[in-house]
Amino acid sequence: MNHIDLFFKMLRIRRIEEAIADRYSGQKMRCPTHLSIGQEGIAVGVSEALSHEDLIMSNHRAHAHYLAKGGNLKKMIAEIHGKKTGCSLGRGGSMHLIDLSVGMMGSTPIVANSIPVATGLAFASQMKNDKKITVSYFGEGATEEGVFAESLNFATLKNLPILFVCENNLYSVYSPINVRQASTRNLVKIAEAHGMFAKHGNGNDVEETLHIANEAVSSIRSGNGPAFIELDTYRFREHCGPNYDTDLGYRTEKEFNSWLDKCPIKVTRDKLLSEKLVTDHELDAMEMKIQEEIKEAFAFAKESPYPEFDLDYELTYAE
Ligand SMILES: Cc1ncc(C[n+]2csc(CCOP(=O)(O)OP(=O)(O)O)c2C)c(N)n1
Ligand SMILES: [Mg+2]
Repeated sequence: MNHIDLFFKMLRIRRIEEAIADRYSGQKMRCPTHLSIGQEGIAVGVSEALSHEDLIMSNHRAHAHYLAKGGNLKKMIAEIHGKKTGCSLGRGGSMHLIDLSVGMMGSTPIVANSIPVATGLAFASQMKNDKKITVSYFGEGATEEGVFAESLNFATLKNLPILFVCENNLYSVYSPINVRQASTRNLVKIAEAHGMFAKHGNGNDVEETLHIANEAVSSIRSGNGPAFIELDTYRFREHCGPNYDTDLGYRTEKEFNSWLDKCPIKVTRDKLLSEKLVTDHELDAMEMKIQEEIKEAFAFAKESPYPEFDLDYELTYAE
């Protein structure tokens, strides 16, 4: 995977979520949406360390995880529109993306729920000996829930092939981390105390994220059991919805602007340009390609039918 591909993948996710934000007030997307704008480096870096067969379990902020794992844009946009052609047949919406064809086992907006569910998936993989790794994505807020501790314990006890990925964006809705967790609380040390591989890194640096994820994945594939990585990042839009929210006062303009300078896309673009790995012309071509794809995906969603009631009973239970 070269630097330009990593950049393109982040840029694509950014533009897709911006397109969702721009069109959200049109009232055609009626589910709540939690955007990962600002956090793209983690989904892209982690996904690059995985194989197609590996599994992921996501949370309420699911778009980037799905797209980075190879998810289908048309199916995602249709899903957010509640259409039958959506990846969850129009029955899930933004927070319930499921697409087994790319290992997207689901996403769940119950905070921390992606942790035990992913642990169960990894347990199943171990029993089946299918050699798959499962990634559990969650925010730093989720580490305050009891199931975080229970799952880390169970995963190490059973030596499960699972990668816990904590996206630390400093906030749980409007609450900053310093009113929720003691400053002495150290997630890497908590994971290490269970005996697993654990590392902390800069989630806005996609190459660093990929490097750490590769180390964690190779430890898991070598049979060392679970691994935990904590990646620092920042969300630019409101917790839920398309808007900016620095006017609300729970975070300062100064803090927000300092993170704009650390935006994963800006940092990578600046680097590629200064190292002459990409030209302005090539960047323009990327933008055009992405906008074309986005246009097609929204047209697909618009043309697609709403679900009928026919599958409601069939889909209630798994086979
Ligand atoms: C069990 C539970 N409690 C509360 C909520 C409401 N809620 C939704 S997202 C969220 C914040 C979670 O913060 P974090 O885990 O850090 O993820 P982030 O939104 O920052 O990506 C909360 C409190 C919920 N969905 N589920
Ligand atoms: Mg958070």
